[in-house]
Amino acid sequence: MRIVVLAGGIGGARFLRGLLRAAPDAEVTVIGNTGDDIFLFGLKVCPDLDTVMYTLGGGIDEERGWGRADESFRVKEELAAYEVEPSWFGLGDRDFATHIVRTQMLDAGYPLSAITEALCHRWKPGVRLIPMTDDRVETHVVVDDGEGRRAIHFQEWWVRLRAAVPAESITAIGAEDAKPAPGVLEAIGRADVVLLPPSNPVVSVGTILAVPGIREAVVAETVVGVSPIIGGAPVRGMADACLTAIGVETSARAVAEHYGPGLLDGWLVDEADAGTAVDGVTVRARPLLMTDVEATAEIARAALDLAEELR
Ligand code: GDP
Ligand code: FO1
Ligand code: CA
Repeated sequence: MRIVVLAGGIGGARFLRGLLRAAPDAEVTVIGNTGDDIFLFGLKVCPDLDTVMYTLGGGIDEERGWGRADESFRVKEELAAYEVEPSWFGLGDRDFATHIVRTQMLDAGYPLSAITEALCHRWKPGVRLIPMTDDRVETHVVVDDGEGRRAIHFQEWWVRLRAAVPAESITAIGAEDAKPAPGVLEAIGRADVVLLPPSNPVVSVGTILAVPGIREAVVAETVVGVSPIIGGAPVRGMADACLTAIGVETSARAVAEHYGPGLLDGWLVDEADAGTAVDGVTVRARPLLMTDVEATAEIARAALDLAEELR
């Protein structure tokens, strides 16, 4: 079976771990969000690609959900001693090596998709991981926090401000002019099912779908999504702040309606949201907390079963 997953960071990566347990023989292609990417200290950092790669490759810090296990922050301390900004983003020493390799290859002219493949040669995530695009896309957020109204990088809003300052708008800069990376449309076109894991509907899945051509390709397939919103709140993180910024209520129903009935065929909601109805979409209630790999595999099985029924 061929499965395509449109994934953000932590939620996407954890779901994928369960999916690989549920369908060990499937050919899984992951289209990764790159709107969270940021240049720091001259280095290209791709948080969502790295989170998927490290999680599936056994290198993730399980507690934090991002960055490397057994990490130290000596370089960060030294940068702080030089009073070099930004000081609010935690790049670890082991993680730095990934960004150095990636930036060196970018400077040598390799596209991000080829670089990601090269990095995965080490991590062997068990999926084919492709960035949504090789073009530069960066999510920016317009805020007004007393220092005046301005656009800041998504990471500054998310990590430094903890999304506590309301976002007036959220825009994936460059998305409109971006092309899907090589292999993206082909993988979607060959898929038996496209899964939307419990990833951020705005800045992860929404950004991937904003790359021209991807939404159209996905709409043509059988699509089943897993709600990242349970009982009217995100399970972790501040996805509610992103939804509010685009005028969507924080509920499993509103997220499904936002994707549009033309996109989703099936939608898994948590048992806390049983009774949720979405026009044109088959909704099923299941326990959706990814407490461990086996519980997550059960969620993935439910998504695949629903896709099988709807195909
Ligand atoms: P990020 O890039 O690290 O923010 O990760 P993603 O974009 O992949 O997704 C984060 C989303 O996953 C958040 O909106 C969470 O609410 C959701 N999430 C995290 N853990 C769980 C879980 O156990 N179950 C469900 N259903 N959603 C979860
Ligand atoms: N998230 C944080 O909340 N604080 C950090 O200092 C931080 C550093 C970091 C470094 C590398 C990486 O791949 C991810 C990192 N993240 C950090 C997570 C990440 O930036 C965000 O959770 C996502 O981009 C939001 O989806
Ligand atoms: Ca992300």
